[in-house]
Amino acid sequence: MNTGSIASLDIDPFDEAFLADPYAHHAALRDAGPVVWLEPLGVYAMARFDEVQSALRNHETFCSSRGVGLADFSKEEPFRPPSLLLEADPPLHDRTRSIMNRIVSLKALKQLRPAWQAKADALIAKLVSKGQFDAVPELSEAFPMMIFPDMIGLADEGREHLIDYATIVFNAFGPRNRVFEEGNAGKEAAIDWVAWACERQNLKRGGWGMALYEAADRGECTPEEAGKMVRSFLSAGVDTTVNGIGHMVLALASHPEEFQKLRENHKLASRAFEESLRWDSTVQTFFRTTAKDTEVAGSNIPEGSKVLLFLASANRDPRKWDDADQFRIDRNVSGHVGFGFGIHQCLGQMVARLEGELIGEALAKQVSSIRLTGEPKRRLNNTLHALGSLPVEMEVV
Ligand code: OVV
Repeated sequence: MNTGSIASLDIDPFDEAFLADPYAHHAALRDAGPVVWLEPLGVYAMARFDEVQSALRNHETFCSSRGVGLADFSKEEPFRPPSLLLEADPPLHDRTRSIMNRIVSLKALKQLRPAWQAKADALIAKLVSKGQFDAVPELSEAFPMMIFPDMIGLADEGREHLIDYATIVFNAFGPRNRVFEEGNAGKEAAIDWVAWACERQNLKRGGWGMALYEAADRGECTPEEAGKMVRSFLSAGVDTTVNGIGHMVLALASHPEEFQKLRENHKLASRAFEESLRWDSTVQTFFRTTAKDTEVAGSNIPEGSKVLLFLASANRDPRKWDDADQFRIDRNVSGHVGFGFGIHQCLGQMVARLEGELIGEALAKQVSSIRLTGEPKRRLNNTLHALGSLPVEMEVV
């Protein structure tokens, strides 16, 4: 229940008008106060940079083990057995994280880079020779699917289920609304496939999946826990990078002057990707749950409250960013919360950055202009800002 001075808003951030264009609604949330109460959902929310960042930093008060979606796991059955990483607090979280961090290492990525670069260059060469194409299936989905399943060591059969699985998982952080029901319809087979693909006997030797079972062999965790960590890779690693790349292509296509900056200086590729994550954050929101009574900017939030954190709004808060709504690849974007902040900050961020940088660089080298040939279409999701189609034309250098 909301008591005291907190502004109460009649806004449902999971309704279709909001999800279709979240940026049109963020200012109202930010301007209503540092903490607001969302009446239709019965949750608190924060949409300003400072409060979002400090809630993410304060993981003892704003905990994850009661779920990072609308459902409070202390009262409701979780949609799936909780993640040992995303939906865990210390000390469990920290043990999981350190096992996974040893696998997702700088050294591992250094070894992957040359092969991934060759694949990014070849994919862009093929697309440029086509001229016109839909950048969602043919680029932003195609590239991660060319590299990520092999890196994990997934079975060849059924990999197409990965994107459907992510749709289901990210929808499940929101309410059981029409986006959840209709977005997930017909995709149920993905859940069984992912459970199957995470089993030891279905993973290839030498991949990051098997590396988790090898950690179990060394006694660092149980084999069951290893399987759940493979599930974390599969949940978090595909649709996030797919839409991160998609948003970068959309941002560059709709800002030709920024693309020219990138063409003039290919080293801006990693910054272009980072700025596109700030400007159009793929993961729009996550919840936390208060583990004790707390106070934010003078307002009391009681224990057991769900608090919705608007990462994407924080990344466009004019209190934090100059010209917050403008996409500028040469701005200082450090400190954005598109990968989160604090102990749960994205485990795979180096993988995502490498993918984005390689695509940005390949575009800068091979393409002279990117033009939208039709309206981009959104694929509504309760958590992700996602593209359904992005018709573009690219001209060869
Ligand atoms: C959707 C998502 C994001 C990050 C982590 C996980 C899932 C997980 O399953 O650990």
